[in-house]
Amino acid sequence: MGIDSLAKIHSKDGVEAKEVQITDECKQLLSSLPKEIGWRTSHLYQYQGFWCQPAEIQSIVAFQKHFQSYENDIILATMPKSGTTWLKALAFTVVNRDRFPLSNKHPLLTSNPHDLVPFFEYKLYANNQIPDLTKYNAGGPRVFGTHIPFPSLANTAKKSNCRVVYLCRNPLDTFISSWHFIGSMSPFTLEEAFDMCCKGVIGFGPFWDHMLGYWKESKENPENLLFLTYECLKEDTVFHLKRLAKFLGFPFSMEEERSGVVEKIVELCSFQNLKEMEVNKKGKSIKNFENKMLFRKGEVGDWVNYLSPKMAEKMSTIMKEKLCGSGLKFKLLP
Ligand code: PAP
Repeated sequence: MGIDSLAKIHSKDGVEAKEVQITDECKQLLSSLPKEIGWRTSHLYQYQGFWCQPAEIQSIVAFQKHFQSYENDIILATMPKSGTTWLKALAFTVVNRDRFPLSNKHPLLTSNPHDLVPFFEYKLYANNQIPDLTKYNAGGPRVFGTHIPFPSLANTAKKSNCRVVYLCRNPLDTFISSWHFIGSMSPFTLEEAFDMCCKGVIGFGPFWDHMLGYWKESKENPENLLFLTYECLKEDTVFHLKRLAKFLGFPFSMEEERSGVVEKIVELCSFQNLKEMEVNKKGKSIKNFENKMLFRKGEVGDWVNYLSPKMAEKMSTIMKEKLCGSGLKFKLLP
């Protein structure tokens, strides 16, 4: 069995094989792709311009082949570690607030956001399966999460008029968040991993291409794609939650605004609140990772505690060059 026949996952104790089986068809595809040493799996492969793990590529191919989108579907897209869990909590709560009013029975009190809003690539289409989505989220729009870049979304999702929300985070904080999440499993030092990231080699990277794909679409089709940033959402969550609700087709009524529903949703989904919930202190909603690892600091600018000014300058220069002329800019500090 070849080195990537099983999706191999580096653990603290060395390399252990996990049970994701890679099909012969996918193995053939992998053998034709450029590859680099990975952080978490033995290799990352460049598929349709982005660096992914073998099991992710297999899922993406299945998703591209089989997903059928409806007009009222909602897709929440992010680079890993840029606030996916937060966005899932907010969007789920907003679109389901008739079905699940804010109460001590709210689903977020007993389920991690990743269980309420499944990923295409890690859950629905994982292990080459074709999910039955007919009964999925029967009471409202279907809400899905993904790290897949815009050009690689299934055609039906791009053409169906469904709504896509992209949450973007500055690359320095995103890198540091990833480093804490999987860095201890990686064969690299922080400096080596950072250098790879600057070359674009990080899960679903390059950062710039991932962001630009969604950014450009948000400019061309603003009614279908809402582009948010983690930093702006942190700065004024109430304001951006209202924008999100309106975009998704579930605007807050005057009465809801008056009675403080918006603030209550912000509070329910806040970092501190989610972090303290029992369901998020234990259990594993993403395979191989404990839920508590999804809630580390939740701040803007934590990178200053880990990256030298020279490292930060290097990434900033690259980002400026890559984003030049696009109008997309980042806030690196609060
Ligand atoms: P994922 O890609 O594995 O799903 P994702 O949720 O995108 O992870 O990102 C995790 C980051 O969001 C963590 O950032 P940090 O490492 O810099 O702390 C996590 O703390 C942060 N996060 C999680 N929930 C919230 C929240 N409710 N509000 C703000 N930040 C949050």
